Amino acid sequence: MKSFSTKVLAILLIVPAFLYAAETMISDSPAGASAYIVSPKDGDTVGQNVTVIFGLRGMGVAPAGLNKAKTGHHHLIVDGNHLPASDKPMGKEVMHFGGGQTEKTLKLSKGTHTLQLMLGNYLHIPHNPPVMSEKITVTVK
Ligand SMILES: [Cu+2]
Repeated sequence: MKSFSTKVLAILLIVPAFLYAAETMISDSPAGASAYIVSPKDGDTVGQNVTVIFGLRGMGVAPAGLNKAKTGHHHLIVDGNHLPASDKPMGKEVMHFGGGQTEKTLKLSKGTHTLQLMLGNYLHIPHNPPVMSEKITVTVK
């Protein structure tokens, strides 16, 4: 009987701890926080080397790995067809700026491209609610 109750106790302790850990991997974003692309502007015609400047309102930029409230690091989605999953770390479908960078010079092919920012927390997971920019379209000549 002792080993049974020990197992039950272990499960009672471990399961909530696990659920708690999963829940806290997602960081809350403050009301009104938003990301935006400072440059280029939606509809701009740009050269093949285009510097994308990232903007963030209501939160701060922190490097990946640093768990600090109301912060995150930028992710850039180039020509994305869908948004990253909201409950797990973003992968190679986005460009990560885990050093806390706020701009990136891209070399794009000629034609139209879309750009969108998505903030991620210290584990690269989108915030709740997600902090992202409008998706803009640029024409590369
Ligand atoms: Cu990341």
